[in-house]
This record gives sequence, structure tokens and C-alpha cells, in this order.
Amino acid sequence: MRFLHAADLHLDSGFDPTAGVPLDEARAASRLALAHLVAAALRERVDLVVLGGDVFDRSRDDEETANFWIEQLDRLHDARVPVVMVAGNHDAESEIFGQVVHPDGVTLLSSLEPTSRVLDHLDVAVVGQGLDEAGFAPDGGPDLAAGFPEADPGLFTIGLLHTSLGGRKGYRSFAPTSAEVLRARGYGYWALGHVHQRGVVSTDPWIVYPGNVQGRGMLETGPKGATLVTVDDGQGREIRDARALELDTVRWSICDVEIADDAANLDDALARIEAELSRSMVEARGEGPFADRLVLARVNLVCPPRLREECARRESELALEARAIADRLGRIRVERVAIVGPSGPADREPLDPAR
Ligand SMILES: [Mn+2]
Repeated sequence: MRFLHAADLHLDSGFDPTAGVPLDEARAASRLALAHLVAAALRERVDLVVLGGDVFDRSRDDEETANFWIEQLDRLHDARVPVVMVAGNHDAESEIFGQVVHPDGVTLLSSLEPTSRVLDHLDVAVVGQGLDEAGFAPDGGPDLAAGFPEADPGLFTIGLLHTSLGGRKGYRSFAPTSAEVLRARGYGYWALGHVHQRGVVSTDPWIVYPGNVQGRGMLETGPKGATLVTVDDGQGREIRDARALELDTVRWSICDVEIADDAANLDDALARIEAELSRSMVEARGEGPFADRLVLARVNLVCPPRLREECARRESELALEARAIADRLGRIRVERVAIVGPSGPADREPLDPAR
């Protein structure tokens, strides 16, 4: 049995406006990521897709967003791939999300109480509860997972929850809980959503944040996509593999370019910028439709104190030169050149109200 776990699609969300990417291009990226998610489900012949919330993005969604969403679900429906999902905090705030009539085979689990969708042909149960207004209390509302039923020993059970667990820097608290509470349910896999950074919280049982499908700014750098999970069909129903798929079409990247302590001046900075930009392009390269993925790079120029003055004086000139280098290299753009001290930028993960 194979299933695809994704979350935080934030359909039609824009990018960080300071990046200078036109809004329609940014919206196109979030839609393409969903199209790629569906294509991956079909290509990998998965038996099930589970979505951990924040499909919609509240601020920008409209009827067009809903139409695109349904179109993509129809592709899964036509291939008889069931979808089970819960509402995230952004879905809960979205007016249009509540009005969507989902195609057959798509189950939106209740936000009022924990419910299950049993897939008899797979011997699988998906148990979950979405977020609603109660989750918007300052403390993130109740521990929803604590109220989930214990696993049916005859089924492989997947828990579905949009949560910040014990709290996560940069994220609002929702459905707070702990790995211990999740473990006590006896499920085979916990499909979480909300934290945009991919992470495996535990492998006993598997508790996974797949991360968002498309990064939206410099707080969301690196590969983005979904998690493809393979479960042994024999006794024990062990998880054989939980693999990250890269599905993003625009890759956010931070390039640290260090200027040597003993450098006489900034003359070799440009060569180093070019090397770093090339490296991040190679890192972002994928296969097929991802071969020419666009990279949006921030260059952090790490300047020794002795050269800070020269760095500051030449900041805009360096930015122009870095942009010219990027143009020459190909599918990469420089969002900004920032002069930082040897200790690096102060804080890369402030609270992002867009999450
Ligand atoms: Mn969220």
C-alpha cells in the first residue's frame, strides 16, 4: 500500500512581496505545485492521498481558486484515488472553502469531532479532526489528538492533524499536543500539517510534517513537496519507506558568501557570488518538468569587520553585479544582496502571520 501525504498547499497564495516576483507568477507556482502533486500521485500509482490542512489561503482565494482545486481533485477521482483531508487554520478562515462541493472519493473529515474514513479494500483507516474557531484561542485550543479513538488492531491507521505540536518558533499554536499523546493512540502513521518545514518528528510511530508543497519566501527555503509512504501489506503493516518528493517549481535559496578575513578588498567577492549561485542552481535542478526550476536567491555577503565600510559603500553596486551574474547563469534571480556580519543574520525565523 502506498500513499502520498501533503499539507499546506496555500493555493493562490502570493510570494513575499519584497522578492519582486509578479503576483500572477507567484499564484501560478502554488497551482503548479498542486498539479505536480496530483501528477505524482498518478505516476506513483498511490492508493490514497492524505492532506494535512491549509489547502486554501484565505486572503486570496475566490471562485477561481475553488474551480482549480476541484479540477485537480477530479483528476484523482477519475483515477479512483481516494483523498482524505482535514481543515487547517487557513481553511477554517476561508469562506470559499466551506462552500466547496467535493467530488466523490474526497472526504473532508469533521472539524467538530474526530471521525474516521475506513478504506475497506486497503484495510486502512484515516482518523482526523480539522480546525475550527475553537482552535483560534490564544493557547491554540484543546489537544484534539487526545480525543482521537485508539487504533483498530485490524487496520493500518493514519492520524490526520493540523497542529504545532508542543509549539514551533515562527508558527501560531493550533491543536497543541505531544508526540507521546500521538504515540499512545497506536496508529501506524501521523500525517501532520501546519509547519512548512519538512521534518520527521518520530519513526516510532512515524510522525511527519511533509512541509509545504511550494515555498513562498526566504523563510521557506530549500526543497518543497510531499512525502510518499510505502507500507508493507504483510503482517505487522510496517512502513518500508517514507520518501520526500520535490514538487516545487520555484526554489527559494539563501547563499552565504564569505569574504576572507585577510582579503585586501572585495575584488574576489563577485567570483564567490557566482560560484554560490551556480551551486544553488545545481542543487535545485530536478528531472522532467523540474529541470529548469527557477531559483530565487538571497546573497548574504558575510563581511569581516575590516571591510564593512567598503561593503556598505558598494552594496547597490554589488547587487547590480550579482543580478547580472544571475542573468548570465540562467534560471536564477537575485532577490537581494544583504551585507551581514560574521555571526550571520540575526534571526531567520520570525513569526510569519501568513502561516
Ligand atoms: Mn497552518
